[in-house]
Formats: sequence, structure tokens, C-alpha cells
Amino acid sequence: MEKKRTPRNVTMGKLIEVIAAAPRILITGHTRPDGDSLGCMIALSHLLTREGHKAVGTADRTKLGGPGFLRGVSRLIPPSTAARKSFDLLITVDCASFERMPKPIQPLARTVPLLNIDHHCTNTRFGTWNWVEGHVSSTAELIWRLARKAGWQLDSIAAEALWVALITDSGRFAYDQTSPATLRCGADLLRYGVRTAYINDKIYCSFSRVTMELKKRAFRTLTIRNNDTVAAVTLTGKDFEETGGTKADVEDVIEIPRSLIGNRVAIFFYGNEEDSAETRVSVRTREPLDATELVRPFGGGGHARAAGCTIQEPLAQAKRLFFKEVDALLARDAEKEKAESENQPQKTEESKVES
Ligand SMILES: [Mn+2]
Repeated sequence: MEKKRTPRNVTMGKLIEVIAAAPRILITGHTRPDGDSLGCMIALSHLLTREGHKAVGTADRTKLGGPGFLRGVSRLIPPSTAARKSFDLLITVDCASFERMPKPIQPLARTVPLLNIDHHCTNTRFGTWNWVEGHVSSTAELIWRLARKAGWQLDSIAAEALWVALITDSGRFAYDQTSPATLRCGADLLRYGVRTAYINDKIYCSFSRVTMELKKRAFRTLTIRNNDTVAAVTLTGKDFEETGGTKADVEDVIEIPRSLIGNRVAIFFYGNEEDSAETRVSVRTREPLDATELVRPFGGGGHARAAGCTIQEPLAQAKRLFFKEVDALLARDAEKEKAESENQPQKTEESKVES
């Protein structure tokens, strides 16, 4: 049976009514949940349980990273387990599309009424009811507003989960979408005994010695080109062998080249010097440079600012090929900029004449 879709945002009153009428509620974030997704899942399932619902969140607990310390994580059930249970309502939090839901949950989402709460402007409004606010810092802000409106009593478990969601998605209150409302939300959460310094350590100062060793090695390989606009770090199979680490231990290693003043293209190469197997490349760009243009010649993909590919060449040759693409992209961008600046003075000239 095709479910009725409402493209517009549901009212807060209707939303509370839908939740109140559902005894058994499953809450899911996106696959491989980040801090916002996980924090909202934990907070909402905890609050609704306290309100007398049978509410449970779902995530693969073995892959939670930093926010995995949150109290309430132990109550999460794996998606494959959730898929075998019956629910009256499915709530997605911080999940921009149907496909972003954990795969095992998707069949369930086709039959159970679905409430979609999110802050991604790209959200496809796949819910039976949708509450999507693209300009808000985090889904946590929406869950907090909902809790306030519904009169659900916050406690330290819910507040810490929402705090983690809020600080991770707002970049500790620093990204563009941080608003007075974001800070009001944070201020309110602090009334419930949030351990701010402890959480900061858990999320931002929690690198293992393996990670530190790998980053140290990555720093030594830092290469800077094109007047500081291009920077790259490299790790080899030998680095991982000798440290006993994996790529998961250096997920943010690309922040090393990316944090150089003036950086426009940051690259992480992972391959081997000698054998001709393959080289993995991760790349981050800054506006307006399109990272997918860099990886497309090698069959890679991703987003406009973050992409990756595998080059079927040993490290040195792969680097040569990739830097050629980078140079070409920068040249195209310079051309575009030149063309625009040539148009610009003409316009102002004209407007001067007019006025
Ligand atoms: Mn989010």
C-alpha cells in the first residue's frame, strides 16, 4: 500500500499527537550515525520511555566512535534485531533520505508510519509526516524544541545526549548555522547536569597512541604546493603495519593539510611505494572547487567538497597523475575568475555612467 506523503512540515501539535498515539516506537538515525544522529536517538528514546512508550533506538553499537561513551548507548538495539520487531511508529532523526536509513530498517519503513525529523536542506521528505528545518544547526535543536513543547521532563541522560549532538553538529557553536536559538538550547541543557569538560575530552581529546603515531608520520610527509593552496599527506601500508593501526584510526588525518592557511585542496594518499597494487586518494576542497572533478578521471565519486578514488598505480605515479588533475582544476578556476573579473569593472563602469 502506498503511504500518503505530506511534503510540507507537520505542525508541532500534530507531531506530538502522532507520537502520543503510538505505544511502540522505533527511532533510527542515518547509517553509521554521527554525534547528532546518535545523540538525538538516545535522547528521544529515553524521553519517550519515561513518558510510558515502548521506545527504542537502533544502531550498530560496535561502530559508534567518540559519542559511544554516552549513557543510553547500551539500550540501543542492532538494526537487524529492530527489523524483526513490530512498531506503531518509526521516527527518523538526522536522516536526509530513505536510502540513508540503515538497510535492515528500510523494509520496516515501507509499512510503518514514518515521522521524519531533520535539519538537512537536502532532505527528500520521505516521511508520512515531515519536520525539516534546513537552517537549524542540528537535529538536536529540533528534538529539544519538541521536548519543551510536549512538556517532556529532561534529565542528565537526555541532556548529555542532546549536548553531544549539538556541539558536534554546530562545531562547538562555531559553524555558520549557530544561532541565538542554538545557544539558548545549549544553555537550557546545561541546567540538567551536563559534564561539559568530560564530554569535550571524550569527543575531542580521545586519540589513541596508534592514532597519534600515525598522525606524527603523516605530518612528516606534509607536502605543500601552488602557493599553499594545495597540501597533501601520505601514509603507506608499512605505516599501518608498524603501528598496528588501520585507516579507521586516522579518519581525520586530512585535517592536517586542510588546516594550512590558504588551503583549497587537501589530499590524503594511502598506498605503497614499491608494489604496483593501488593508491587510495581522499580529497577535500573549498568553494568553488569541485572535488568530484578531481576523482572522476579515476572512477571515483563523492560530494562537491569531499571525494575519493582509487588509482591503479603505485604511490609515486598515482601522485603525479592526481596532482596533474589538481593543477588542471586550479587552472580552470583561475580562467573562470579572470573572465569574471574582466566582466566586473565593465559593469561598475556602466552603473557609474547611469547614476
Ligand atoms: Mn545533523
